[in-house]
Amino acid sequence: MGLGIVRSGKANAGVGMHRKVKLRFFTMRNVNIAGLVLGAVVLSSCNLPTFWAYKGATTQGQNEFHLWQGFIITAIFVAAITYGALVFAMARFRKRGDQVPKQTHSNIKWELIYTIVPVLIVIGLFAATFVSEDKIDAVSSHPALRVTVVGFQWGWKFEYPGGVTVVPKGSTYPTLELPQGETTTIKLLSNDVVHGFYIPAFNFSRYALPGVTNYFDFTPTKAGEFSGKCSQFCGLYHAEMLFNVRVVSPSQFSSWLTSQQQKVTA
Ligand SMILES: [Cu+2]
Repeated sequence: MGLGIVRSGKANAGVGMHRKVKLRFFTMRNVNIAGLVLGAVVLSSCNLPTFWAYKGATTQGQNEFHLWQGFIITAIFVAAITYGALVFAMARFRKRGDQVPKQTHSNIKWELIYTIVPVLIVIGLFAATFVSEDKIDAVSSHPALRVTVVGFQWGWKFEYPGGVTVVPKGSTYPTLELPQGETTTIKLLSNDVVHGFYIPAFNFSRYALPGVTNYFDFTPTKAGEFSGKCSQFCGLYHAEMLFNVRVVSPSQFSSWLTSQQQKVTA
């Protein structure tokens, strides 16, 4: 009996007599079970499901992903307790006869519990969000690379040190080259209207706002090609505002940048 029901009163109580039912949630047995479940979740945290989210191909994106996992797991616990209590009450206290059940009101202990526990959950989620956002939005004072990204109607321009500029060419979308394992600070601008600089695999999107300069860091953890797009409807060819992200090793990156810089000076 999961909820540890303790009944008191005589077994042969007459019709109309009400049995006193006490719910003891905080028995040692229940505390042990809760501890085991919590321990199992913590120990298996590396193998938790993704819950339909990207794992994040940057350290910032992974932070976002872990926050998402925490929210979903909290929601699962809340749903299990809420629906469990609901189903238990429906089964345990279903109608058994025509007699009117004992009429009760207020239970200070349980009213305090179901007020304080949700407040603590909200405070916990708020604190986790605050800590994660702090890490995700942190901008390094000494990044390995600085790239300026400009959104315009309708495309993206990537500006690298040494006058290297990457822009869409005909039907080819521009590629944002980034070194793996190193921190790149992006300076995000807009030339005209509001655009959304969105890289799904990085779990990251930020507005490119006219007249506002946004800074953020990417520290890619995985080499590979990822797709990017504009996440804000910005006019007729908004759907054409696509770009690629290519994460390569630092040595590959520096040889690419050097070759591009040589083309600029040639
Ligand atoms: Cu746009």
